[in-house]
Amino acid sequence: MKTCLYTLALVAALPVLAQPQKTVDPQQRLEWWTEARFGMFIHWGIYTVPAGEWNGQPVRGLGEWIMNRSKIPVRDYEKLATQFNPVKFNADEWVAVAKNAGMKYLTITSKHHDGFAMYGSKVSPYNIVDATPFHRDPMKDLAAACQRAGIKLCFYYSQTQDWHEPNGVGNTWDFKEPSPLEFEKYYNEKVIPQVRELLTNYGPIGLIWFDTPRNITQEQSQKLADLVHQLQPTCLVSGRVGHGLGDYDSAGDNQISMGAVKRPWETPVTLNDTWGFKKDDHNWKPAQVLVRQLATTSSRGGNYLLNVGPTSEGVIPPESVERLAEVGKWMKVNGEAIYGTSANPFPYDVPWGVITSKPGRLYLHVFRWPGKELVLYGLRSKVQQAKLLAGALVRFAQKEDELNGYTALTLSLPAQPLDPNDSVIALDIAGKVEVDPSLQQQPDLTVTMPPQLGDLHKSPGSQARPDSRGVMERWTRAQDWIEWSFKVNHPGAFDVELVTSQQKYGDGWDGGQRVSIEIASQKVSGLVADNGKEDNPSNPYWPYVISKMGQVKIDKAGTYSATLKPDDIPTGQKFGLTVVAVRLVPAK
Ligand code: H79
Repeated sequence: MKTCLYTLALVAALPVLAQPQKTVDPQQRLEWWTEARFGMFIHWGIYTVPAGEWNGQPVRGLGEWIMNRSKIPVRDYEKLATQFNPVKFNADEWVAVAKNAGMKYLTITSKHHDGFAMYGSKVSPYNIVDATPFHRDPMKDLAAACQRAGIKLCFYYSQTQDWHEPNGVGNTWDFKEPSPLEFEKYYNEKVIPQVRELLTNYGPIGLIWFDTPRNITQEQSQKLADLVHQLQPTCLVSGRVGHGLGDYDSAGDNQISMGAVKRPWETPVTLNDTWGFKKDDHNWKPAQVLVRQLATTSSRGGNYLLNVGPTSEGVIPPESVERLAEVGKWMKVNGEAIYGTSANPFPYDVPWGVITSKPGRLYLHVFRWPGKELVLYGLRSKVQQAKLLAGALVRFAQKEDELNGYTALTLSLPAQPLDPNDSVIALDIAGKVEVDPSLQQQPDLTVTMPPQLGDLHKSPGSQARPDSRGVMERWTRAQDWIEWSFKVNHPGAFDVELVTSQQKYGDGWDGGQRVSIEIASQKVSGLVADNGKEDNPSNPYWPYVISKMGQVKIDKAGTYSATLKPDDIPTGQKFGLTVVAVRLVPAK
């Protein structure tokens, strides 16, 4: 009898012990997230106590980096915790701000590089419950508030840098850099158990947003990704877990990729110039920029993660709340042109705005209202209906020729835009959306040739390539060149411009290269020089620099080729030829 009971107990325990790991197809994991398209980032930590000021002096750079920028010793920085008391924190209010903006998920810093846990952690007493007068776990409130509102809760966790721990990476002022063995110890004793806590104590988590993998090993990245998927099979792992092991790619901070990106991807963006609250940062992006960045990111197949930095009292700055409310107003009318959409089916940008798509639908996001008529070339499919999402049906006509089928769509518009931020026109398409992928002159008569749509001829060993923003990087050899093919419908005289990009928040740009551009067998040559800047609306920290190269004449409509060849690149350039595009602009 005894044996029998024992066996029964064992059998009963078996399903638990030998529970097969629930596996989830990564594609399935991504479903809600690619549908969502728009999330809120929240940077919140004890760096909001100094709020960008140390010893009475403003500290340049990002608010959450103050400990590093001012080389604040751990013993002094720790004291900030005793002053952190967010008595005005209200989880439902924060979640409502996100929801009213049209955001579908919320990613909050559970531990940033400073090492301070913003949740109740048993792993280290350096956390909000044990070390601050608040003595409460705000993540519990947020988890509940998110559940109520139908918003996915996600956690940011900095896995490599930890300026509080001798064996973490990054604090070079108190400690020496840890050996691989010491770092492994930190990893096993803090990172792994804290990530375990985050995935165990707060209900279902949408994703873990790791950051700055630095020099962690492939095994360490893999261990973290596996841990997340083992504890919550549907939880996503962000692109910055390291070694390409995330479920999706992450663009650089405040960077929006140029063309459509194959893998699912996300860009994190600041509302002003910092993530963590700084009292003297008033450089708020207008709602117009936010709406257009959101639409632009969607048009390239990505998610837009927009940051707010609440104060040490727990208040999201009113300037942020106002702008998000305006984005939300736009989303209420135009959300269907964002949620669940795919990238622009054309490989190039259109001059008046951006395009998103769904099966059987195209959404034309008009940023620059063209007046009474909007023309779209290269749409091969038949349009059944055109409608402004904010208003009425739109009259349209499609031009057709025997060889190519439909070639041009002309929409008759009201004289003024319905929404100065982004007026969306939805096109119903019969069957599949088919487009002519070849580069062509646009209705404003310009031709824009970006590197990723040309053939790059590289010399052996050259590292030149378009970066994730579509800007050429490491083009420092005169032997490398690019070739394009393009169509012209409206012949004429054109100014030839070389568009390059400033780098690193506008701090870096190399000019002085001598280049030749050949268009339709006519050659213009000149020096890359700054003949004026142009805003890059999707990447405001990387303005364009225009170099005027000369003039060419194209006499008849047809397909032509263009080449860009350096004659000379001065040695020792840091950035080289940061080409964004060769552009033909109708001569005045
Ligand atoms: O959490 C936000 C940033 O704190 C984090 N990623 C986003 C989402 C981030 N970690 N590292 N970086 C961004 C790159 C940071 C570079 C800089 Fe600096 C920090 C430039 C200025 C301050 C380090 C310190 C390099 C120069 C000074």
